[in-house]
Amino acid sequence: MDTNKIKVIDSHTAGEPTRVVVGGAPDLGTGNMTDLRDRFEEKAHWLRTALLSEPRGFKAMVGALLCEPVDTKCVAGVIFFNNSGVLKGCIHGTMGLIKTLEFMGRISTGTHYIETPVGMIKAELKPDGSVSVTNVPSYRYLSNVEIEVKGFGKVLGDVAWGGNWFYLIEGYGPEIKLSNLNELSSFSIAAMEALEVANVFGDDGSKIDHVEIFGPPADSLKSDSSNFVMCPGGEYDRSPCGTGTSAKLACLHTSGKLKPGQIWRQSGILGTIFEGEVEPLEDQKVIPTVSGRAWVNGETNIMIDPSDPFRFGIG
Ligand code: PYC
Repeated sequence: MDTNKIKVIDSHTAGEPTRVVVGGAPDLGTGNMTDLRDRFEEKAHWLRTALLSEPRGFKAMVGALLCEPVDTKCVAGVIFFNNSGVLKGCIHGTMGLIKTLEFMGRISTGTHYIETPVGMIKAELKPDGSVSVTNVPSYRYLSNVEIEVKGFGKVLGDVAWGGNWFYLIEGYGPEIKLSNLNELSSFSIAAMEALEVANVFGDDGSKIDHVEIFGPPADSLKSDSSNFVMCPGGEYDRSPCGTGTSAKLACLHTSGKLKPGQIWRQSGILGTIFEGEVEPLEDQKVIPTVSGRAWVNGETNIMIDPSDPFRFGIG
């Protein structure tokens, strides 16, 4: 029997899963992470579906392909992907990657640089096991953008970049609580569709493929706000979303509600928390740092058996 083996290490960050491919992946050649991401899209689409779809994975799983970095300052390069395709940035995934590299014995506590398709990011693995990720420059691009959300009506929100493009909504839509998952999902998917209908894109022409809804914290002693984040592919982020928190921090700073160094505690739909702060740059941009915790929870050899009709996943 001709069986290929792909080695993966699984983790979750504040509830959101990351499956890091550490061995057996197809050779994508050399280049920066944008080149490798494009080649991954063209040539290794099967790897994404094999790892993340049933029967081995599930729709909410995020994958991360460990790559050789171009810049020797970096400990690793990475390409993130999910059920819909490749992702731009992914901070929960970076926290998972850092804990995975520690598990593999490749790094220990301290500062590590990671190459991603959206730029180099810095991660600090702390002695208490938490991870702080210093993200790419983030900014609010548009404020008070009005859209007509089918079945819900007029909604106002901001468009911001935090390593992915987000539409940030506050004061509209269902209450942020776990029992409202279906309503929150339908509302945010309808908002994403409305953005396309209204021709609202990022400043680089990209689709706004994440919608983030905010509400008051469930417990104001523990967090400053709660969120629900819808990702491309129709699955919600189980964590408070690191790139989404970065976009939020940029909006807060631009509207004078967050000073440099002031801590913002963002709770996600499961009640898990990321802490964030900003360092201002010129042009109203900021460098966000987002901190959270991830746990390695699996180490597996994925078998690709040519006789298995579902070797590349179902669907
Ligand atoms: O934490 O940045 C994040 C993220 C993006 C998509 C899912 N998680």
